[in-house]
Amino acid sequence: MSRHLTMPRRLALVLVLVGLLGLGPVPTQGAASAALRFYGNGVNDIDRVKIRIDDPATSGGAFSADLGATDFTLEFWLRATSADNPAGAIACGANVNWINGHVVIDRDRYNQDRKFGVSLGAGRVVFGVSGAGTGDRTLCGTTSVLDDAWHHIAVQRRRSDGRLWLFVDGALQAEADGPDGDVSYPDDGVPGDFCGGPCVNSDPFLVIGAEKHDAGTAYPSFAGLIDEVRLSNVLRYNGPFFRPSAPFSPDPATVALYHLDEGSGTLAADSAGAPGGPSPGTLRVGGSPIGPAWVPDTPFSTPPPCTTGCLFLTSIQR
Ligand SMILES: [Ca+2]
Ligand SMILES: [Ca+2]
Ligand SMILES: [Ca+2]
Repeated sequence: MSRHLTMPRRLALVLVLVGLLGLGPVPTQGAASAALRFYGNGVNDIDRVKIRIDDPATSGGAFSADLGATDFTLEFWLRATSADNPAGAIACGANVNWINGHVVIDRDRYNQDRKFGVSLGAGRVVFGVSGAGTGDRTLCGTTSVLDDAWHHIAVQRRRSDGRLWLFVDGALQAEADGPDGDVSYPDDGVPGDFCGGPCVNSDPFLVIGAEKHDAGTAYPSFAGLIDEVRLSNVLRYNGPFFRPSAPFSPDPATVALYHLDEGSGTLAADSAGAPGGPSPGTLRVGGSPIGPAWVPDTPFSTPPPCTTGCLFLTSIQR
């Protein structure tokens, strides 16, 4: 036997390698999985991702991430510890007490109505909404999610009657009748003068990973990992569900989608492709430790499925 392959054998070897490497559809998530690590700094407009939802300087601009004019679902993954998020239990009910938990998603308006947000108190997920003169409601989850494992969080709101739902890992933990009506950010809304001046750098933003106004230690920010944030203009879940096993793909109800796979830089891209979009997020980086930081983590224990020849790529990712 010659030690050199004949041309047909070389061709055959090349074809086998091509098959193993899976030329054709290549997984886009598995090779570039990342998440964001926040540190709860909660000062100086840092350690957060800011997504603009209104701009008083322009008229008629549509902002696809401005949830609340329709039904909506807001969902994301988080991984964090109770040591990093020690705030105690929140008294839920007809109030705005959600702002006293470690704020994870902040769509507050300082001292004004039409607002909502998600926080953590005693490790439980807390979801609060305020209508336009229609009252306030804060819902509390029933189990701690602060065990340093990934959890899928979904909150929903029905516009017609204000009904609210809170799911953790696909389990319905709380639901309630909340305030009715439109809770989207009022077009060209005027921020109040509560932020050492008008709250123009906090009110008209959807903020991920921090309490948006830096209003003090009574309103702590989240510390931990966040990934795969999806905003939808429908009620996604009408009962318990299996938590997602792969990154989301855009569909017509997806108004903003952040895979958070950039891995570097200060852009959190919106890949929804929705009308009025995209609604990109901007990382506001700073503090000690410096947050948010890109980390090579993913909520998905295995890379997403791909159609052909993924065996080789899968094995080297692990
Ligand atoms: Ca209601
Ligand atoms: Ca608006
Ligand atoms: Ca990601």
